[in-house]
Amino acid sequence: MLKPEMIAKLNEQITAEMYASNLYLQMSAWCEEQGLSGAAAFFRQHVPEELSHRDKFIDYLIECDAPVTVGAVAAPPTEFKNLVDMINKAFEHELKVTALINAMAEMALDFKDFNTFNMLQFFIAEQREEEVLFRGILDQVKLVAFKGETGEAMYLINQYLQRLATTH
Ligand code: OFO
Repeated sequence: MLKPEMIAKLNEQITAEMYASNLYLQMSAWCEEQGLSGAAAFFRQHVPEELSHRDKFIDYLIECDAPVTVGAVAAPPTEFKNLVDMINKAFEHELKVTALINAMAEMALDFKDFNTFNMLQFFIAEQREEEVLFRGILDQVKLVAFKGETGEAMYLINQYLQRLATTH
């Protein structure tokens, strides 16, 4: 039996994953508006991935015979200063998700809830991957940063994200 506090956190995470999905959808749409189709493809690819995370939490609650509550999802930001600002925000968002997952893992351990702790291992590994991915993108961005927010710099970053979208 899952503890009520654990059920509440798992349900909150369903909303958090839907927010992440909407955030990347909005980011992708913003990139399209700027003509950054490579970056748009990269962010669009993250949309179903976040929904698959949502589903993992839902499926786990169902398996545990615990109630599923789909909460309201806040609207993501629609304005970004530029592509670099947007990538920074995506990275910061992933760090927030990591903190949420770690807090859940800590709670699971406190409750000696080893099943939930075990289920969360997927997300602990996933968050490490996401952080490595976004940190890698930011490193590439820094390489072209000397060009400033010029069309050339954006072009290079866009191409880099296009390659990631097709190989990831
Ligand atoms: Fe981006 O990993 Fe889920 O939230």
